Amino acid sequence: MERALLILKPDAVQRGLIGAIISRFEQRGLKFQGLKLMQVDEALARRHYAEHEGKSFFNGLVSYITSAPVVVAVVAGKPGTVELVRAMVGATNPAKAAPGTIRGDFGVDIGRNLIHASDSPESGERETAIFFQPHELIGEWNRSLDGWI
Ligand code: RTP
Ligand code: MG
Repeated sequence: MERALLILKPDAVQRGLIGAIISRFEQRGLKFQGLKLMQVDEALARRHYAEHEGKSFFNGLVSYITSAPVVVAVVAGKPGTVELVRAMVGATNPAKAAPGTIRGDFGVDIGRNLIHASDSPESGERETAIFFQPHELIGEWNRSLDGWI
């Protein structure tokens, strides 16, 4: 089992794109273990993006992610799920993201790139534990699809 944390960033929520973005993962056949609307505070933002501390864009990134509510979600699936999710999200800079990806279809600005996705299975586990309590994650449902998705 592999998990990716998704954050539909403030611009995605403000622009009314929650459904459109979530739909893409559902349509692809991926399964959600967790899903909620929340406000990220500064401490949580700094912890989540700790790897970027000290970079030129760090303070702006923390301001952006804490500026308005976000939707956080955990997608779980077989090995390769994280790579698949990243491919669906597209390049960090939406202006360079391929059409057909979420960033490539909905955005143009690296400072407003709509969505976060974990970049490795290890990040997926770390980030899931930051954003979700164990009881918020639903492990066993819709198993009839397990054989082929
Ligand atoms: P994310 O972590 O949000 O999924 O994005 P990513 O892996 O594609 O990109 P990453 O390198 O981890 O950067 C994290 C977020 O920081 C902002 N950023 N701004 N102005 C810049 O040069 C710059 N570079 C990165 C973006 O919001 C990016 O998603
Ligand atoms: Mg990243």
